[in-house]
Amino acid sequence: MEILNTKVAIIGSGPAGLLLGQLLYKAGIEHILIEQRSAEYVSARIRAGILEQVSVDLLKQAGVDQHLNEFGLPHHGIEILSNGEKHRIDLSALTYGKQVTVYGQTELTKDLMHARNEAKLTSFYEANDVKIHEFYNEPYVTFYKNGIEYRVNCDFIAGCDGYHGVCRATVPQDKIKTFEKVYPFGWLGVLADVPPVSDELIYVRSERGFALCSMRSSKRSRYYLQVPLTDKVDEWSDERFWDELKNRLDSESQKNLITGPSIEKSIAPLRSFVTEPMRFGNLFLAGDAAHIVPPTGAKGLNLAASDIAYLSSALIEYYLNSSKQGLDEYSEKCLKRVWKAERFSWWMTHLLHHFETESDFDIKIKQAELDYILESEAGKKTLAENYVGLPYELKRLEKIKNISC
Ligand code: RFL
Ligand code: PHB
Repeated sequence: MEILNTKVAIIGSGPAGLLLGQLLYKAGIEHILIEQRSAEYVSARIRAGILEQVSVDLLKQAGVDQHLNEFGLPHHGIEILSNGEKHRIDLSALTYGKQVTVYGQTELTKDLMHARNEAKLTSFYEANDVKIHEFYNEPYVTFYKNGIEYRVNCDFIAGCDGYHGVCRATVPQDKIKTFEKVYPFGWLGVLADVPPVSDELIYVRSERGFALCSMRSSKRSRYYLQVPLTDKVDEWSDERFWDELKNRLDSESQKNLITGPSIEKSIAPLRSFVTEPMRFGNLFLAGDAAHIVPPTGAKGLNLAASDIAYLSSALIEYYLNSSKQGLDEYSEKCLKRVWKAERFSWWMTHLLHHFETESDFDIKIKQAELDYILESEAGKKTLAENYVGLPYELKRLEKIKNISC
């Protein structure tokens, strides 16, 4: 058995684990990252596309914003298509100048992995049978790689291993409470090298179901359709996808839609899920390991980033200032922000999707609610304020800034 010693063992090389590693590295805190998949697999996954300003700021602080600055697309508004009519939500005008940035999670993951390679930080990809131990006392992690068993002794374990990971699953049942809502439909996503139908994202509520027109660049589009959970990807030829998307759009967008061969197509289920608390002794859960949101509000990746803002600053405070305050407050602070994003994502999902179980009355009430939001300054403001991202408590973030600059 190979024995390694470090301060923080990070489980998972998604955005949460990679960003935490980068911020710890900038602060000179030793850590090891352990991932079950290959580096190629991790850097090719296609997922989220929208970054809140606070996430962009954190990436800047981590020193990984070079590509983001060059290729990220600042967006000042979104469109909502309801009853065949498009309504613009002017995000910047409604939020005192805030914006979001279109930048794929795939690119962000590549940037973070590149920074990790450049800094020659210790990472184990393709680690098998990863297990976490003794996190209420002196934690350690075990795994196998190329037939060799490893043991990593550490002060803390960061469980950044996503919804299906091992960290949350190892917590004793009597120490954890979970809250869950599973939606009765999924999102069929298509990526295609065609110019986007519009300069801004279009969220579509139609009688045929929800659709979303998003993008990755001026030449690459990302589109989604609400589909029944029983649908299989093979049942959706490119032609069927484009036809159905057109059917859910307004006539102007139908005319402007450019179709082409898909380069990726997948169906993702929709779920709301929260774990309480997010700390178990010396184990800290972050990102999808602790909570899941349906993608309608574009919050999944951004919540992972805000957890890491809190966790990295708490660990830095612990090692540099010998203070446990940030660690003790971690779970409470994260959960406050998490539940607000859960509420927003649930609300957007509820408002824009068609549910089989809805009565005619439910449908009318929902349309009235959406009409109200789109016609009222206060309604648009509440949507915009949540979409661009609610603020975190910035005091601690300022502290990291001082350390890492
Ligand atoms: P990730 O990205 O899931 O990374 C977790 C990492 O942990 C690894 N892992 C393990 N490693 C070691 N040992 C084990 N036992 C392990 N078990 C798992 C995994 O291989 C993986 O590399 O979680 P993280 O870092 O918290 O980041 C969260 C975001 O990835 C997530 O919130 C978003 O991508 C959610 N999401 C979307 N969010 C949006 O805002 N907009 C979207 O359009 C959007 N699309 C998506 C999504 C999530 C999807 N998933 C999870 C299936 C589409 C999909 C398909
Ligand atoms: C995406 O571009 O993948 C995307 C954008 C906005 C969302 C969800 C996904 O709400």
